[in-house]
Amino acid sequence: MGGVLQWVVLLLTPPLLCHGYKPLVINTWNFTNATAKGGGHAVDAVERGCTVCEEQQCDGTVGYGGSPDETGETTLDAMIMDGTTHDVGAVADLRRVKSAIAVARRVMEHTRHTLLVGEQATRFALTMGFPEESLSTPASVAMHQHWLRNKCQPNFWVNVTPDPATSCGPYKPHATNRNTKQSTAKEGGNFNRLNHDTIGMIAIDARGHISGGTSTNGARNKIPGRVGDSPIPGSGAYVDKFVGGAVATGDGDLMMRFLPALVTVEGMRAGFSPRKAAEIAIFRVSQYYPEFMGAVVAINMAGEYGAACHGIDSFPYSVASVETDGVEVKTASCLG
Ligand code: SD4
Repeated sequence: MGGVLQWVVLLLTPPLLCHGYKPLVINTWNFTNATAKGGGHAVDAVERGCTVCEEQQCDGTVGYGGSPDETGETTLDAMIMDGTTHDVGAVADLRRVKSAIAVARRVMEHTRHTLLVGEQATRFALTMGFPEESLSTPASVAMHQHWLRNKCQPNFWVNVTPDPATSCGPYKPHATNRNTKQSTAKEGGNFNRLNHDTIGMIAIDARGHISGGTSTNGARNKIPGRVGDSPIPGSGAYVDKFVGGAVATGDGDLMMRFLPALVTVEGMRAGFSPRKAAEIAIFRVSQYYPEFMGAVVAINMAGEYGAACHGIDSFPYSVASVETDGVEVKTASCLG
C-alpha cells in the first residue's frame, strides 16, 4: 500500500516540485510587479522581473528618467549572474539605452567579458539591436534644474574648493593630510529611502537553477562616470548553485567596499541562516560607516530566505514562492 501511495503522490506532485527545489523569487523593496513576473527559468525570471522595474521606473530609482547626474543625464547600472555556470554579464554607466538588464544579459551570453561601461557599453547595446533613446524625462530635467538652483546641493565632493557644501563647481582639489581628510563616509546625507533604491532579484527555479541580478539608475546628482555597487559581482549580487544567493541595495559607494552579497553567500556556506548571514554582511559595513543606509536580501537553496538592513526603520522586500499567497511583502527590522 505504501508503494502505491508513493506513486500516487509522485504523479500528483506538480512538476514545479519534482526536482526537489521550491521555486522562489525574491527582490528588494515592495516592487511586487517585478516579483510577479519572475517565473520560468531563473535567468529569464531575473531578467524579466528587473525589466518590469526598468519599464515602470520603480520608485524613480530604476530605469530611465531618474537620478540625473551632475550634467542632468540618467545613466544605468545592471548585472545578471547565472549561479549554475557562474557566468556574469554587467553594464555600468550605460547611456541612452533603457533596457540595462537585457544588455547585461547580452554581455553574459554573447561575449567572454563580464562588465562593459560607458559609451562603449552603449555601442555594444546598439550592436545587439537595442534602440538608442534619451533617458531624460520632464521629471528628471526638473530634478536637475532644482539641484542647480539649490547651489548643487547635495553632492558627492569632498576636500575641494570652492566649498562643495555651499557652491557648485568646477572644483579643484585642496591639500589634505590623513588627520584632517574629510571621511567619504560623510553623514549619509546624499542617500535615503527615496533617492536611492535598486531592484536586486534572486530566483530559484524548479530545476534548481539560481540566478541573481540588479538594475538601478544609481545615485542622484552623482559625479559623471560614477559606478555603484549594483553591477559589481559580489557587491550588488552574488549567487552560487551550491549555497544560494544575495542581493544588496543602498549606499553603493560604501557597500561596494565590503562585497556584502559575497559575504552573505559565504556566511550561508559556513552554515548561517540567510537572515543571519545578511546581518553579518550589514554589520561589517556599519562598523566602519555607522550612518550608512543599506540592505541585503538572501536565500539558500533550501528555499529559506531573510534580509537585514541598516540606516532605515525597516526594510520591505517581496517574495513569491509555493508557500506564499501570490506575491507577499515581508518586512525586515533593521540593525541600526
Ligand atoms: C547605487 N546601490 O548605485 C545603488 C543604488 C541604490 O539602493 O540605491 N541602491 O549605489
